[in-house]
Amino acid sequence: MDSHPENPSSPADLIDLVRYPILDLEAPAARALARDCRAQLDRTGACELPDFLKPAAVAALVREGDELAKAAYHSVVTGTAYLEKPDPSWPPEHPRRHFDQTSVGVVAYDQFPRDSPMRRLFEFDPLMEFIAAAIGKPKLYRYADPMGALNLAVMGDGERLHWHYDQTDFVTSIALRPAESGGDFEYVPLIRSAIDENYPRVARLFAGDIADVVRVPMRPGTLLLFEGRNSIHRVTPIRGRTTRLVALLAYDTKPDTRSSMTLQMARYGRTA
Ligand SMILES: O=C(O)CCC(=O)C(=O)O
Ligand SMILES: [Fe+2]
Repeated sequence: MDSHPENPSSPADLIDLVRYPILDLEAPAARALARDCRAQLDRTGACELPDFLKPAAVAALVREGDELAKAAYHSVVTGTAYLEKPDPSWPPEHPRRHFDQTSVGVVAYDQFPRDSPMRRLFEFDPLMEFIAAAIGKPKLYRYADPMGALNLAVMGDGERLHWHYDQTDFVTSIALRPAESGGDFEYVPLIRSAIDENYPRVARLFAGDIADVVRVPMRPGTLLLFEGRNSIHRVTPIRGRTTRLVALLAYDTKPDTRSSMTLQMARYGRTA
């Protein structure tokens, strides 16, 4: 029997379970996979799982994404990599005072219909349990934010994400469709740590020195786990008429995490 990703009996049908046997986390193959993910994250701050979704699943999610994208909220925000208002005591040329522009469209969690395949995948407990094992945490929770828990990022011609650090421990993304050109995810692995901001290196990066920059070519169906707190990253400007579609799945090690009203307004143009 063929499976029907457009109308899956289970979100598991979307996943290539032969390559990624995530349903039985006690089995040796799943344990080895989780160990390998954690090792990749320790080395580079990122873990890529290519072809995590089956091609037919990607096609169905792109179709859904194109439909949902019509309702995306597009914002343009000028800010710093540190996502804060800089303290005026920093010298003007300091990386903390380097401003750049982010422009992106976002479909919020509450805009996904109940029976949406992307939503059902996000709400699928075995996926969350596998991700917990892969990052080496005993338990994860979905974000409690009605808009931020699941996002579809829709980026069209000229849109981009400037260099930044995330304020969460990790993000889970699923690549659905690349742009014709641009839209590359780039990062500098572990450029800073909790005890060393490495400002001279960050200043060189902002001045255009791309040594140590890793580019993750966008391959539809890839699940990417990314620890962005200490690995500065960006999405290069999109070129062309095809929008770049990426699903962002928000999990946390604590329950009840919500976004601030300020962040909700900036990202979604409304509050929940
Ligand atoms: O769209 C992406 O690939 C990355 C998104 C990102 O960095 C973020 O949402 O913080
Ligand atoms: Fe980020």
